[in-house]
Amino acid sequence: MHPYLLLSPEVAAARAAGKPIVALESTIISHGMPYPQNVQTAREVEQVIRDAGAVPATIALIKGRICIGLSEEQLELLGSSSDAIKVSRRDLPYVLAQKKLGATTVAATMICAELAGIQVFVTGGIGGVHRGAEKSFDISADLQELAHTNVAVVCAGVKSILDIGLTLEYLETHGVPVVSVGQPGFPAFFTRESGFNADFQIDSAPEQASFIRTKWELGLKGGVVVANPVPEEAAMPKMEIDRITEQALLEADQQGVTGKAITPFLLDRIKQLTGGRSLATNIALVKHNALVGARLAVALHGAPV
Ligand code: PSU
Ligand code: MN
Repeated sequence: MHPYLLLSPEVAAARAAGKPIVALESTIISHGMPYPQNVQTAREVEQVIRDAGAVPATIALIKGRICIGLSEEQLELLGSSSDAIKVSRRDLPYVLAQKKLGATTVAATMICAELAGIQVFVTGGIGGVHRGAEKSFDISADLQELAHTNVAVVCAGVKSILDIGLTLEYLETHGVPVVSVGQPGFPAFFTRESGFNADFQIDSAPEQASFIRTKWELGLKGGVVVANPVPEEAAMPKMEIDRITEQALLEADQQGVTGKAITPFLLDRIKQLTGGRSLATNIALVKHNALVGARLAVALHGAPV
């Protein structure tokens, strides 16, 4: 076992018993949702995974260790503390060496999951190519991580705060397959359609598992995006979310928000501008992703189809 890893008792027992494990990120808790709904949601998402026959492992950096699976107290600390640092690939050594409190992004969670031998990771939305990236060069490190690190990431697509078309182009260039679940369209987080199709629609967990296993058996390194649309009844009206997204982007530009601060800024403004309704959508889609991810982890664990 890697010396930086610290497994919770639940995750350690699951490992010893050879049970399927699903990784969960923590930036969504610290920077993606307000307290106390963030902690409540994190607990409920973990329970969805348990109910589906897998074991949840929420990942965060605490006191110089990569914690795989968090206690109630650790979840509470992460959700309520204002000084949790958003940690992507480049921030990992700093936060661990300085023994600071770190919330892992998709990129950092993938790195930690791979170190812990976890193949499936569930989140809400992944980072991507920002609008105007041809000038700002702002492309999330999540995409490079998907290119290199062998973890399947279940998400509800990417938000339209990003340039979705360019994000898909980038993934194609780096050989990252984008699989959709239940529909051909690649979802746009708050809404079920982005106007772009995924590369492959694969609906059942055993077939998704067989696809992913085949990729890795071929020695093709890197992740797979499993894009699962928000349930119909929880989706937001497209016109409303488009208008609000434009406003949030304009404000970010006017206020000169850049770098790692931009994604949390936009998420927070969208939440405020929808009067909190986007939060309900966010919670519903993460839970739905947890179910799909748990089934995938169970299938990957079982006999090949
Ligand atoms: N997109 C969302 N919700 C999120 C994030 C992105 O819809 O919570 C978070 C994730 O942790 C993701 C990170 O990995 O933001 C990407 O940040 P950046 O764009 O700075 O790489
Ligand atoms: Mn960025």
